[in-house]
Amino acid sequence: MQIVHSPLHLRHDGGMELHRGALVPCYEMPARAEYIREALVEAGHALVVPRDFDPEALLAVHDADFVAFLRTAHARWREDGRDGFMLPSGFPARGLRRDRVPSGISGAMGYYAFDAGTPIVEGTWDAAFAAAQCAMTAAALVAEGERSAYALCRPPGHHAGRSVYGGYCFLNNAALAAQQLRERGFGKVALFDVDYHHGNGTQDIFWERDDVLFVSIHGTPETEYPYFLGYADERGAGAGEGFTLNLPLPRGTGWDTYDAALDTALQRIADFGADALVVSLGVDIYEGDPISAFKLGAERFPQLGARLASLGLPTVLVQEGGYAVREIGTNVAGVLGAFGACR
Ligand code: Q9C
Ligand code: ZN
Repeated sequence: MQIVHSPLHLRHDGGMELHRGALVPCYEMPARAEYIREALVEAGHALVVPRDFDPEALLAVHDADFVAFLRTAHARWREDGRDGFMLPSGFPARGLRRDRVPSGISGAMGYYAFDAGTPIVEGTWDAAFAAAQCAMTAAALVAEGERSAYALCRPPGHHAGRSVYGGYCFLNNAALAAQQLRERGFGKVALFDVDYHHGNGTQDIFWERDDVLFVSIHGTPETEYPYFLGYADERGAGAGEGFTLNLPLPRGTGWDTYDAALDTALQRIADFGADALVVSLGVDIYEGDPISAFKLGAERFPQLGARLASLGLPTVLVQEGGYAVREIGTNVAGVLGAFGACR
């Protein structure tokens, strides 16, 4: 399988996140992508560099003011006399105004962010745009005839909505891949999110659309991040009603329950009549993940890969989360190896 990867991911480094009441170094660190790349090269996959997409391509899934904010945020922070990583400390919650973006960088940051766990550093835009290009390139490869391609995206993307960032995500790589597939001739695209955390950004982007089906298995938002989206009663709206399917599972879920949810998810994708598939591939469903709570051993990743391949669809796999850094390469290689062997 072709692996689309850019070394520019290294530019997004050095931030801290507010985690369980303390500022700690980000779990989402450069070593994640380095270990994945090494494991995939070792397994014999071919590395390719992303194509140079026009930034205009982002505007199919993100608002222009949001993209402009991300591109200029750290420069504005430095113009304000500050340095280092940026974290917001105030948000437009109930009773506060959301109809205007404050002109100062601190207020603007709170306006566009939804958590204090997603620092912006000087190189964040370069890395996020490169990751988006990786995802769009993988989609282009599949549209040009590859049966599958994998985008080694870092930073990840599924928490980023039309005009909101958070959960270590800035641009929604998987949504951009799905949009490229649509624009390149696939009539119906299914986007299946297996990351431990609900893909609130992806759900937001496709909420009112019936041409992209969003299906997600994740830790229940009752106890798990992102807390405020991902419940089973969220089904889409307008033309998109019935084209969002959330399958939340409790902390501690093991393979049998997970596999039954996979049955439901794959059946819905088959019933939809998808012409192509995008997988938001978070491997934080692993039992050793430091911030997640499913109980899936490493041997489950090849099983997951085989089940994804059983749909028999042209497929773009997009890297999302996974924070057990030592095992992350093995787990991703497990999915991709079994996926490739099954078709
Ligand atoms: N203050 C992904 O797996 N951690 N994102 C909670 C926030 C956020 C995970 C702490 C976890 C985000 C792509
Ligand atoms: Zn995750």
